[in-house]
Amino acid sequence: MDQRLQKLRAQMAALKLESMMVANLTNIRYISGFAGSNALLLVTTEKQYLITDFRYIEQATGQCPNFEIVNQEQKGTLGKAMEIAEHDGIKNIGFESDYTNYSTYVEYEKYNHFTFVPTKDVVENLRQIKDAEEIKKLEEAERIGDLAFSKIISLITMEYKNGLTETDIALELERIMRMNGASGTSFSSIVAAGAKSSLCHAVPGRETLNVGDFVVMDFGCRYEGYCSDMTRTIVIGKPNEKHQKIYQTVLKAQLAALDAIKPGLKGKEVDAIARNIIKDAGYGEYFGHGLGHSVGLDIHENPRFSSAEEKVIEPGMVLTVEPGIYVPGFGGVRIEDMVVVTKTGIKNLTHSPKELIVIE
Ligand SMILES: [Mn+2]
Repeated sequence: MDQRLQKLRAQMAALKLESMMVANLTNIRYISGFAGSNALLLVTTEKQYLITDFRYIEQATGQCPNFEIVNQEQKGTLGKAMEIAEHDGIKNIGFESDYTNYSTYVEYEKYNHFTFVPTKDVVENLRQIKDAEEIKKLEEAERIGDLAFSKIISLITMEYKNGLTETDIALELERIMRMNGASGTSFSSIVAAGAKSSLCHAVPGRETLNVGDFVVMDFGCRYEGYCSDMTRTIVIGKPNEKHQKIYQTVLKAQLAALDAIKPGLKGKEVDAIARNIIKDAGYGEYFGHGLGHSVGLDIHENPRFSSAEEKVIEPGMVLTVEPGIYVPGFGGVRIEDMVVVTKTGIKNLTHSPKELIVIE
């Protein structure tokens, strides 16, 4: 955390800020280690304060040894921060414009002897490059996902003929992940069978699995705050030519992208590698989302693999690679791995098999 504070201060110096308030809870966790639901950081060139309420004083004291923990008392986090700023003789205060709503801004105006300076993506930019400790946690989160997938395949094989539903599968994936060290899911699990699998973000329901169905399973967990994300698609009963063509095209696109990723490429260049393969197979219009996103303390972070992403990929970034083809009325396929960018290429954190799994 010390290093992270140092990096934050370097950014503050570049922006000529005497102090900065960090309000976004994920950014707070990254900078301080605090994992509760109410806090405000005030970081000055010399000191760092974490302001919270009674419920979290003990927790924050344990989680944030580098911070001075301050009880907001009746003043609220902002009121207390202003009191400290006054006391420390601060004149300008950076704030996170993306996480400051209008009502809060109106509050700022009451303290108009300070200059409030809007900032954007200051901590988010630091979070793009994961350190060794973060990568370990992401790796463990994805390992738990892999484990859940292998167990769910056994369950589906045994039970699908007995009326197993999408919801049953989603719940079981979540149960297995919790039982193996996850604190929860990193997003609402997607389990979609048959024609429903063409909905990229389908909500699991009471649908059962039938012969001829693709079943898309997109899920992830949280481990010590860090998110995992993976998708596999299986088929119920012997696949026909159409199943094969769609599946093999997505797989080919994914493998080509995985093979190509290395530092120095722009996000849009990686996206194009997969997208061109899908286009050339005649399914261009059925791949309407980006190829992938960064993952960390949040499930969707920047940079992305998308046709608009100009940012260059760097070692230490962790991203998903998840091409898909979605044919309305028929079904969809998505295959998603999570990878760490290394100096020369990638380390894939996802180890579940990718050849088409046929459940008969
Ligand atoms: Mn994803």
